[in-house]
Amino acid sequence: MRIYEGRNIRNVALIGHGGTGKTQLVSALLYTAGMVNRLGKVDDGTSVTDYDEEEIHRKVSISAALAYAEWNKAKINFLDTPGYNIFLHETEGALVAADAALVVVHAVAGVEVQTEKTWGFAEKYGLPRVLVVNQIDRDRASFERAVQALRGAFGRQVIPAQLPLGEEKSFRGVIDLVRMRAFLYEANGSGKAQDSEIPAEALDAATRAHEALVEMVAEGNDKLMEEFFDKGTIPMEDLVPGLRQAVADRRLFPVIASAGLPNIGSQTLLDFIVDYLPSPLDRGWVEGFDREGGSPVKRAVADREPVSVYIFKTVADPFAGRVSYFKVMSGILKNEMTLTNFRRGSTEKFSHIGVVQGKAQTPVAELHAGDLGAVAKLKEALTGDTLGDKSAPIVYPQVKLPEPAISFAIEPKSRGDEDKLSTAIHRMLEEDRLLRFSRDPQTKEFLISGSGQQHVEVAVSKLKRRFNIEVALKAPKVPYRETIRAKAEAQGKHKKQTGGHGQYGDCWIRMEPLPRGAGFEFVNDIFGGAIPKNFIPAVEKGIVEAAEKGFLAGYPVVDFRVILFDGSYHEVDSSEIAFKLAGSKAFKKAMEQAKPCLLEPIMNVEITVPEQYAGDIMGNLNGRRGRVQGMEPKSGSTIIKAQVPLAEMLTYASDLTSMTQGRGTYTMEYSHYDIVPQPIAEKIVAAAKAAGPAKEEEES
Ligand SMILES: Nc1nc2c(ncn2[C@@H]2O[C@H](COP(=O)(O)OP(=O)(O)OP(=O)(O)O)[C@@H](O)[C@H]2O)c(=O)[nH]1
Ligand SMILES: [Mg+2]
Repeated sequence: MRIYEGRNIRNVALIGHGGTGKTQLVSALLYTAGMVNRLGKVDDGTSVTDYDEEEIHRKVSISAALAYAEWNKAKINFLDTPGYNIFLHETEGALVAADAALVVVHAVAGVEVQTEKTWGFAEKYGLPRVLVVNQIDRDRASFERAVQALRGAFGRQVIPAQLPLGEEKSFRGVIDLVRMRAFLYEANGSGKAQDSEIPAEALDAATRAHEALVEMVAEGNDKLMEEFFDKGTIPMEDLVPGLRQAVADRRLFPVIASAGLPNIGSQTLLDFIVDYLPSPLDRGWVEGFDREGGSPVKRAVADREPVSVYIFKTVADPFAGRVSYFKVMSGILKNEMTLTNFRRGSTEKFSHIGVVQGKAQTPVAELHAGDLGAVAKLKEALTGDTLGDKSAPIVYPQVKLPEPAISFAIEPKSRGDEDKLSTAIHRMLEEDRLLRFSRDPQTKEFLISGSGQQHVEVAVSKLKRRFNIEVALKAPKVPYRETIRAKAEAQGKHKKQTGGHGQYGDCWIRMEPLPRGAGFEFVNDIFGGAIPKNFIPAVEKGIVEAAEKGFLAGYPVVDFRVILFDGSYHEVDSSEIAFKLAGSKAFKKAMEQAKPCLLEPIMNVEITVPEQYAGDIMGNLNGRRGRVQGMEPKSGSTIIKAQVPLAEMLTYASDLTSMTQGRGTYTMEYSHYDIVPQPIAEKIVAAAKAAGPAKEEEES
């Protein structure tokens, strides 16, 4: 395996709506580059990046996967991501490792919901983007229509850099609008093309598109603009770097054409990635913190820097153990190095580092700044951790995940499986950070929570396939949360100094509400050593653990900030445990004054029913505390869009069936958390209180 330097690496994420052909396209590109010896197919379960049993079975990508192609002296690392809404947290997590994105668009459907959402992710992570209009071989495909839709959605910086030659069944190649050459693909699916003259019948359109591209490249680049005004065009030797720069600056979003299944457009796409997309070094530097919660620092993406790696994905394999996928953010990672985990304080040995091709790994001696790889059997490190040279600490920011939107009670089918269940689930939580496992505060059942019913079903099915544990999935539950509406200040003091070894911990905290979705923030505002540094994490831990257990009805408290600003300690009697207890006491006291309330998930619901039922359905939604947001007719049916609390939707499937004689359908996805209205909240709190004794028991 060759060693690549950062400037010859391209880290490219494929993102976009579900079913646009991302996974198929990766397999086609790998085959074209000679990395695999057959053209893997999603439909046969032989693609390179949908290798997990669950993905093969369902024919959709569930988690992000890694693959690479060596092409023209460069190495392209592909991150194939899911496009289905309930798995999008995986997609966002993988983008941290990417330096550019291919936004894959369906040539028939054009811009879809997840096209816009994943575009938003790319925007958030500052990634240059290429739009790939894919599946041009399909009936009713139209490159031009897709481009119009893309420009409508993302603006006039969306500009074709290629045109398809033929469409639908006659799709046979692409025109490179930079070099003005045609690439005609072999019909055998090799992905290789013949470089030829543009056919006469396509020349007019190609010339117009070329001119439009040249003009867009020149715009915003003074030197090229001058040249363009002087000569009416830009010479090729300036056009290539000009386009490359415009892409890197996110000033232009080129559109190119492909079809992964018949493997048309692969060679030109591989060339495009190497020629026009930035290398990880082009970023210049990455931003992190000098320690968890510390001050911001920058680190150059360069081999000469101390080594640092960021873990962006973890796989829990029942046989191989834990496999960690990482990006080398700076320096050179050598096999057998021992690195410090800057979030956990532990050290880890990187034995057998390797590059990843779907499910296979090839060992390498070293990986340079910007490259992606994997390592097995790290002891503690998990997704979101930074490790590196202990003399140069840095912590890269973690990806913030949404809260899970739905919970189900589960029960092992055989009694003996109860212990196995919790071990297996904890392995799965390492792999999927959105999945949650808890006990219902009221019924004491095991709860598993995720982004949607299918997300939870996939988890249950993984339990069976991978860990051989069968569980029954019971009725869905609402994953309520608790939060605060007011600021509060409180002291928490834990003191036992009578006889024997004493205990002493004392802290003062301020508590403040944060916006929805912000989670928890801890601010250390201690000056002058009122609490010694080494006890401060214990205070935080006491608060975090108390918040997990809830205050009103046993649901986790979220969206608040705690500022630790004062306290006191005792030379002999202070300990971590004493400060942890002090933290938890302060939290409970502050909660009493902070106007606590319950939060519930609100769902975006889209219902399609025959016209004559629309009135009834809307009335029914009002009864469910729903807010109708729109209604549109669509060939004899009506589509109703509404936001409805999840608590009111638990039995909707069967209710809709009976209201519409089985002719209505609906989809639902998580939107946000909102405050539960007072009378309803009172009932939930009362029910939790009624189950009170059991709760105490668990706490002791
Ligand atoms: N005709 C045609 N079908 C394609 C093409 N590419 C993919 N498909 C089919 O489209 C379906 C979806 O392809 P995938 O590659 O799984 O799509 P994806 O974007 O990875 O989907 P998610 O992982 O769910 O986001 C499969 O049935 C493919 O065989 C293509 O170029 N032409
Ligand atoms: Mg896929």
